[in-house]
Amino acid sequence: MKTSIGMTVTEHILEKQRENPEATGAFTRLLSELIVATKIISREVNKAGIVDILGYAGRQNIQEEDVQKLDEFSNRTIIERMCHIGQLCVMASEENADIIEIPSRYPKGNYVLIYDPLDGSSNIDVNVSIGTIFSIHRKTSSHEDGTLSDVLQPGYKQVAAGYFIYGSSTMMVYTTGEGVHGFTLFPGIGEFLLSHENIRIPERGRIFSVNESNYNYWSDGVRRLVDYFKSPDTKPPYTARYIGSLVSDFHRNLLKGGIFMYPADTKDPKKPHGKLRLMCEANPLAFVVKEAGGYASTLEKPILEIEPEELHQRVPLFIGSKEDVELAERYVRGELGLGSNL
Ligand code: AHM
Ligand code: MG
Repeated sequence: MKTSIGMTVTEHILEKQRENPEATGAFTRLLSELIVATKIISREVNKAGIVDILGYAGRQNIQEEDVQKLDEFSNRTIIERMCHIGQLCVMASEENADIIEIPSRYPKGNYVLIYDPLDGSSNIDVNVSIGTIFSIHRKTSSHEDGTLSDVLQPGYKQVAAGYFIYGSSTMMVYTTGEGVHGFTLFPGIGEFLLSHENIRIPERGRIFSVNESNYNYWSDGVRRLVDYFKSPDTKPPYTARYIGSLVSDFHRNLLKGGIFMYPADTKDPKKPHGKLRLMCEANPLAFVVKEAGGYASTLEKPILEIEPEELHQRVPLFIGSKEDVELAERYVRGELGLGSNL
């Protein structure tokens, strides 16, 4: 593939399409429209401090979490932009209890879009980076309209995944299974230009990212692991970084190396498997990290191999540099203890 720093994301996707003689352009059209939707979201996120769009929308989502106005705006924007393009058979969003059907007046296609419209939205009003995460599958059912079974596919079957991060600049990072590429939005021209070609995560990092206030609710194995990261005997030492915004924590570790963790905990009996969702958070980031040379695990099995059971299923997530995540698996299996220096 001929790529060069500065090429537009559309050209990048088209280059890929040209290399595949069977490509119909449907996938290119799908991603292009998603990019338009996220440019609209990016503009709105940037305005958040100066227009009265902050604050709770006054209700909770189906997982009993507060919904903010920008979440709703982002969700609506993606639904409205993506419904009519003719490439999707069904969608699923973190903000909707059920799958989102494509209205009968629009043509249907062979792809499934699963997304978190605005992850980390509790950070909006303190100006911390937030993001949109997406996962794309091919339809497997024989119906023209997609079904729940088209959505509930394991992560290894994703055909594309990635995220948009609304930070000091807006970036798109995506994979179609041929490496991970990052594009930065140049606001003056409104285009995402290639800025991070073929991203590789370091094999081993020095950053661990976790919400340590949950320490007393973790298993012994997870506590041992975090004790290892903090121990003065660990050489070279780790450092802690936790923003509390998954896309931002993941993006930093992707570029610098390290491990992000959201373990299972006993804090909330309604969420025994941790907080993060398999379909719209763990799976897409697991695909990205794998393509960058990293790894994602629940500590019992690779994220990408989980057979999903429900749309809003939550899973423990350990994701990042391959050696760090493998080390986490060994700690929790009891193969390593404090003092094992690797
Ligand atoms: P959200 O999708 O409702 O925004 O919640 C997910 C966010 C992630 O961005 C972040 O990693 C996590 O929640 C932080 O959780 P906690 O505040 O428990 O550390
Ligand atoms: Mg989220």
